[in-house]
Amino acid sequence: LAAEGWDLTDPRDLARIEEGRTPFAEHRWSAGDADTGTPREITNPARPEDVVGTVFEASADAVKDAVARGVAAQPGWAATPVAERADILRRIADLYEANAPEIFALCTREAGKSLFDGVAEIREAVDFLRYYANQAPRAEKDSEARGLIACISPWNFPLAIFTGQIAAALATGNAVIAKPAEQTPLIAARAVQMMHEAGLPEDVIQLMPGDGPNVGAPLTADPRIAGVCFTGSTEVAKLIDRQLADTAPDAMLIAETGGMNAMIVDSTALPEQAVRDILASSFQSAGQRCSALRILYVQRDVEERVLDMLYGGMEALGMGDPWNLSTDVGPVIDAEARDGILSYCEEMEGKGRLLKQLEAPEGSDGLFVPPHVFRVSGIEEMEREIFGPVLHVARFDADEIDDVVAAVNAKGYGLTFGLHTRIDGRVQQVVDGIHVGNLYVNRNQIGAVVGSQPFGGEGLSGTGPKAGGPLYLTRFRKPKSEPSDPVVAE
Ligand code: TXE
Repeated sequence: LAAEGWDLTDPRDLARIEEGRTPFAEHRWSAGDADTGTPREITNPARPEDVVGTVFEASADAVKDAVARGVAAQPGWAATPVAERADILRRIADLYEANAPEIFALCTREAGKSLFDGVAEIREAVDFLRYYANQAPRAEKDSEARGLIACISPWNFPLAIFTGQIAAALATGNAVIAKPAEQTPLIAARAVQMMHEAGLPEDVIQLMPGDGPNVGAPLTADPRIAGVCFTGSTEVAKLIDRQLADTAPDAMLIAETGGMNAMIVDSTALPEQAVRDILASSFQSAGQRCSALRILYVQRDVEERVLDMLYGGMEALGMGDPWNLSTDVGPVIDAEARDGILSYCEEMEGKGRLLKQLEAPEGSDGLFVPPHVFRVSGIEEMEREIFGPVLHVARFDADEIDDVVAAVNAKGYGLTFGLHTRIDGRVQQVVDGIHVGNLYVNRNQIGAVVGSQPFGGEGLSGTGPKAGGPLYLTRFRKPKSEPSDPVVAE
């Protein structure tokens, strides 16, 4: 934390965090005159009585107006020298850092982020801004900006993913309409406020808060949109893909979606290290990460030892209000998510599959789902991604590695895969066989490290190119159309 420039033992920094507790000012975020201003109250998932603030959602007419303004503003932004655009992104990063305690408090109250997650979230957002600022000049060559890009983001990284999409589009000379997840519009609103403060013209980045059907759908259906940058569920990505094919066939689509992520722990693995990584990947952020481990394949002869250590580690996890600095597992995002995950857990328990379960924190009406571990025979048994703190365990024998890899590939998702082993040949065997965007060998199976570990999936998990990597920005530009040679009449 000291490295982040603030200190939880310093009363001044604590006071700044405390400021984030006061309700965020109600605001009509750039939604213009046509906005119906439907209010949505945002409550803290750990303490539903804590009202974080109110956002006025946009109407379909407001979206139309915003598109017109964005289209009109974009050429001026594209004509701004790339060095100047990059400098503005760097200024946004500086503002995020200067306001880190306030953003951190919003992440905790609006999205239920723990201290560790909140700090990592701000760090990742800042890294995206600076990385894309540095990369932008390289993407300029023989290309031009696309136009107006719709950035549609999820609630699980309400600052990092939100900012990463926008930073990439802006760095490359596009204008942006950002639609944050309906669960986390306040962090988004505060972020856009800082973007304007850093010098971005009002119409170059506009925020359109609201839900999928009322704001996301009309936005992606507008033929003036030059591209969509989306992170969320595979189903919605498919809807947007079909929509673009109908109304804007030349538009680009980048989609980052869910995963069904597996890990192999063989009998040569260091169990302490493997268990630490399993705990972090499966239960950190209450399992609400697309990179999270969902199914552990453990070699039969070490299974008992690994699972005993895992259960011991689970017992030591602190669950509760993320405002407490000792909390490891906070709430899930909303009541719908909690009910969906819990009903899945009941169903699995009914089938006699429960291996281990923690208790929900006592005396809290927060939206908590205690970590669960279930027995399965393999990934083929799992019907869908459960976006919560739920781990499945299957066993394998030494000669079955290729079968495990084949089963994971057959599932069709290809986001993250973990491997714990001390056999070099086995690493190569898995590297050669697995179809996956991000492979983690003897280390924490977690998301992006901007600049050094670009993140993205294959198959049902996304379109690529990977965010935070050198190719990402090229998708936000199109080849410059050269004037054709004049046809000379004979
Ligand atoms: O996603 P949605 P949710 C996956 C994960 C999870 C699932 C559900 O699998 O179980 O998504 O999360 C907007 N037109 N991930 O419900 O519904 C919506 O308002 C245009 C993986 O949040 O896809 C929000 O802004 N937009 C992921 C965004 O799409 C529409 C992170 C995502 O919402 C729309 C989060 C429409 N018709 C969830 N409908 C990751 N890769 O990290 C909805 N939206």
